[in-house]
This record gives sequence, structure tokens and C-alpha cells, in this order.
Amino acid sequence: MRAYLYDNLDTDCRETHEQIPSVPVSAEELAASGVLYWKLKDENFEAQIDKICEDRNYKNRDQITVSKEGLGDLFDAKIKTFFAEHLHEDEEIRAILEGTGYFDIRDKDDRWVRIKVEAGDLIVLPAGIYHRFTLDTNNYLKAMRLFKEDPVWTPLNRPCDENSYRKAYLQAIATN
Ligand code: KMT
Ligand code: NI
Repeated sequence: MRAYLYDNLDTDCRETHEQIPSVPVSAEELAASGVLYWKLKDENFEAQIDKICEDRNYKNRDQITVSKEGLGDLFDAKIKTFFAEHLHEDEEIRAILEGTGYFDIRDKDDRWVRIKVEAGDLIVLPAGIYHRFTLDTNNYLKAMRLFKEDPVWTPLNRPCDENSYRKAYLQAIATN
């Protein structure tokens, strides 16, 4: 995982979009926005996932392959949905199994922070955070999706500032 401020240029979202000079964003800064991150080691990948699921009460999981092959006819629509700025009323938890991609999140000052993920990265976006996802130019990412109960994938597109999960999120990070 590596994170940095997004350059906000209007070019292909699958490019790096790193500002020049780069403005790195640390794991501590991400944590201040409520974003959690673990690097899982190859040797005991499953055991580490199981432990995090137990500690954080994630009961269910499935897998998604974000690629033309993996999503078939749904590819274009899914990619578009993923990159529309949105929030969820639950955590978005992803363990990257193969490939690479970008999660963009809005920081406390409403700036886009781009988080580059690769195999072994486990990322938790809190309920209520505005975010989006895109593949990079490799066009392939396989991820395990973890969830607490039944999957609630409904993305609520911005603006939804009156949403109670949005308000609770802003309150939770206000003291950071
Ligand atoms: C979402 O809700 O933004 C996603 O599920 C992104 C794709 S999973 C790597
Ligand atoms: Ni999402």
C-alpha cells in the first residue's frame, strides 16, 4: 500500500494521478480518516484473515475479479459504478488477492487521497466515508470482500450529506 494526494487531472483514472512533486499520505494520516490497513504475509494469509474476521466480527466473505474476463458483460457498468464517488452504510473491507488497483478516499479536508493496493493488502473503509475505486492500467484485480452480515453493496452517490452514517462518520473523525 502506498498513498498520496491525487492530482485531480481530468485524464484516464487508471493512470497514477500522483502530484508532482508527490505528497505522500501515511498510514497514520489514513487512520485519522478512519481507514485501516494491514499487510498480510503470504505464509499464513488465510490465518491472518481469519483472525481479523474474528476480532472485527466479519462473518461472511466472497471474491470478486475485477477484469473484463471476470465481470463479462457487466464490466463497463461496474467500473463506472465503482468510480462514481459514493459511500456505504457499512464498512467496505477488501483483501487483495492478485493484481493492483486504486481506492480513492476523501480526507478530512475533502481532498482525494489515492491508495494503491496490491496482493496482500487488506483495507477497511469506514461506513460513511466518500470513496471510489478504479483498476490501474494492468486492468486486473482479484479481491476477497469481507462483510459483517449480508453483503450490502448499495453505493449511495455523493451528495448524501444528510445520511446518518455520513454524519456519524464525520463526528467520529472530528476529534482526530
Ligand atoms: C466498491 O464498493 O467501491 C467496490 O466494491 C470496489 C471494487 S472491489 C475491489
Ligand atoms: Ni464502495
